Amino acid sequence: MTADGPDLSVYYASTPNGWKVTICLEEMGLPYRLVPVKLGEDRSENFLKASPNGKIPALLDARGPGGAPITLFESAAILLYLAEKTGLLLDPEPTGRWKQIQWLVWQVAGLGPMAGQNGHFLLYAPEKVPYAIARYGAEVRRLYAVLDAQLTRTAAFVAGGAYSIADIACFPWIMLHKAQGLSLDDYPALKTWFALIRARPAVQRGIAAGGGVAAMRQGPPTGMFPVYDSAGEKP
Ligand SMILES: N[C@@H](CCC(=O)N[C@@H](CS)C(=O)NCC(=O)O)C(=O)O
Repeated sequence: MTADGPDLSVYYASTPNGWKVTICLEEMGLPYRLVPVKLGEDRSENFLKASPNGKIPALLDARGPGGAPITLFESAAILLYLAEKTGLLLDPEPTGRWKQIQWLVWQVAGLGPMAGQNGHFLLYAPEKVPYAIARYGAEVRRLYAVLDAQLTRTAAFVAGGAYSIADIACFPWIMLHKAQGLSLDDYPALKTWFALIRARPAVQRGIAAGGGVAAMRQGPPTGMFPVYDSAGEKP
């Protein structure tokens, strides 16, 4: 903490990629504040300095390595950074750690982008494009089946072993299964895992922090939802 508040600020909107970071921070018990970003529109200097790709989430740690400020973008980089900073949610042993990193990368390289496109063509595209709906729908169903098979093998968490940042990365995208036109009844191990993760209080706090699913649907009013400081008043 500094006199100005928590060391950690998250450039944030209530979306699956944003939720990964707030869930992780809540699980780790780290104080943070949310800096609202209007998706696709916020091109302020501070935001682009932290996130040159212009997407959320991005993180500012006012007291990073060696006590100097650091900014990071890309949700996987942020989760890895927080895991290293705290020594939590990432296996200290190399074999387990690399399995967790492997599934984390699978989520950001596969499940996230494909589910993002699936959602876009199903829900938001101004015209119905049957080819795109079929292509991304089939790919998302395939990825759900890959995760279901993995969870059948591990019988608990995504990478086997303990709950980790790999579970945190996958959860928000599975949360949206109904809107994505999928039923978890078709993926029994995924359904069991989903219920287990959803029941975690830190997961619920992380989703609720910036207004949850309702804020995702409506978007922040004018990019001004109240700054949230987990160490202080909650809106
Ligand atoms: N690979 C990035 C994806 C980030 C991303 O796509 N963020 C979306 C919200 S979930 C965004 O900022 N969209 C705004 C835009 O595309 O302009 C990550 O994992 O952080």
